[in-house]
Amino acid sequence: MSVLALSGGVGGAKLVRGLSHQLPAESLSIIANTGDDGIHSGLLVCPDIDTLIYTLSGQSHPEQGWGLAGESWQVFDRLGELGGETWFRLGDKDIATHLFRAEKIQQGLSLTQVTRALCLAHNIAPNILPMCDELFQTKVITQDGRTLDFHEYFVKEQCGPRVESIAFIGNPSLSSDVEAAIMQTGALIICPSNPFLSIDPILQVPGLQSLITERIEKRLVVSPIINGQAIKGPTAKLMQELALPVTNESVAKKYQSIATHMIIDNQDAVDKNLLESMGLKVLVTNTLMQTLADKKQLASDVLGFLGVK
Ligand code: FO1
Repeated sequence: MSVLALSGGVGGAKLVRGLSHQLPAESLSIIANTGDDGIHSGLLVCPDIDTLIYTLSGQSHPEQGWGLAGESWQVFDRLGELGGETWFRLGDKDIATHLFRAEKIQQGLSLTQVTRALCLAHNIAPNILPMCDELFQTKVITQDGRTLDFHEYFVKEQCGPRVESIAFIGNPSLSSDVEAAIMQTGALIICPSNPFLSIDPILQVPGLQSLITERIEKRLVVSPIINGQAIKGPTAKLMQELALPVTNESVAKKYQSIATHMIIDNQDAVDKNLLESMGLKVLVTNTLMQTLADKKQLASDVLGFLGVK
């Protein structure tokens, strides 16, 4: 049976790596968030696509999770000397990815086609798909009245500003590749990414969520919250600012129109009955992925719970 994962950011990429070890490549498709995409130093940067590619090829920076291991920074050090903007830093080898993408887009390839070419160049077999081919950007509206690009919020201001709301700007359409992936999928996995900043943009693509709920019977979410905390990134802080309790119940409510199954961590076993009373099938296991073995084990638990393995 083929599986479709929705993923954004470092947390999602970790589970996708585990899934890639548990499934034949032709059975795994991933829809990647592109709401973080933006032009930096004149180049289109697609962080969540590149994080998936680098992670699946085993080349990602081990601590950061994003960018490449063994990176050097000569170009951006020089750019700084010239007075260029360097708050969003591109490593020397990472720049090659952005130049490759810019060249292919210049030749008229779609983002889906460019991503396929990048996967081939990295010898990656799973099917990584941008959520759409159009620019569809996540904006963060702060409580002090500013509208920030995603990376102004996430990197320049280090997720400091209190968030009022999140908006998505652009005119995306459902690509034939995403549609085909959904049509041939037996089970959906929503990875433990930030529901508001990484998964919501994907679900905002017109027709995507309704096609998923119509065509895919089993739809599982791995909670990004463990014991009232997020493993990485601003999820917990964002939930507090959006006046949501930082709980698995809030996550279940967030996904109540799409999820049929939910996986929560052993530390939150007490939540199982409540979540089942909300109509979800619930599995309690270890969801903290610190090693490759953890990622493989969680992926195995996910597939077993979905009856895929
Ligand atoms: N994150 C940072 O905190 N600082 C950076 O300078 C930075 C640069 C960067 C360049 C390419 C890339 O693919 C990711 C990069 N990231 C950086 C991480 C990025 O902001 C996050 O991985 C995602 O946008 C969050 O899902």
